[in-house]
Amino acid sequence: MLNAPNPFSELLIATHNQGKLKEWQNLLAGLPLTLRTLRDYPACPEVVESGATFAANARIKAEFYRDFTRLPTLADDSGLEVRALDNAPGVFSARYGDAAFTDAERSRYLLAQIRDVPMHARTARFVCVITLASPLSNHVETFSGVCEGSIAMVPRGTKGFGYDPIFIPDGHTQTFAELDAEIKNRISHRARAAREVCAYFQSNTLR
Ligand code: ITT
Repeated sequence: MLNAPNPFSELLIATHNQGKLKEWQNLLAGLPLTLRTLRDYPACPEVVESGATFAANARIKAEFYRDFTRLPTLADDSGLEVRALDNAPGVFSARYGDAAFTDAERSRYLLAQIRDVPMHARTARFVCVITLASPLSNHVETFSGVCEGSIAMVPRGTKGFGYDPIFIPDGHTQTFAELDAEIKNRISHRARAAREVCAYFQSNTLR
């Protein structure tokens, strides 16, 4: 339950990524807010993610979709940082290699870039930055989460989305695409950021 009085009963989850959306719907299921999605706004144009950082892009998305819908809006910008690639693909994770790649092609492309890197040097991390934008003001709140791990030698598993088949979170031997969604939703970058969002709603009023 919300402790602080909250003027809103709805929250827009502003993503076109269906994998992310499914996770958000699980992660925020405990909030007493009706979750809206961009499917509820078919005429809404798509924003250009022109920022140089996860935080800049999360804010661009949250404010753009908040302005269109006039709803309190949550947007995340997330991605994979691979140390052997100087933290690429980072903010370019969704378009790495070729914007037209499927998720599977993009993972294979990344694996090819680090073909000769041994397992001990394949460290990586998923990063998620969230912006919450209020329709009542220009005020935004920012939250973040990180999940450390490493890049598998070959893709494994069919669950999840994006780079999940090649990411092994620390403390596990299976990739995110092999682990149950329940486990990913406990330890992922998005899960960690979501816990901050839920804590925020417990004790704050979005104005
Ligand atoms: P929206 O901007 O509409 O939310 P997007 O897919 O373009 O969708 P981003 O710009 O934040 O989102 O790109 C994030 C990319 O990083 C995403 O497309 C995946 O390739 C990857 N990614 C992020 N979180 C991931 C996760 O939990 N599992 C696997 N890949 C993930």
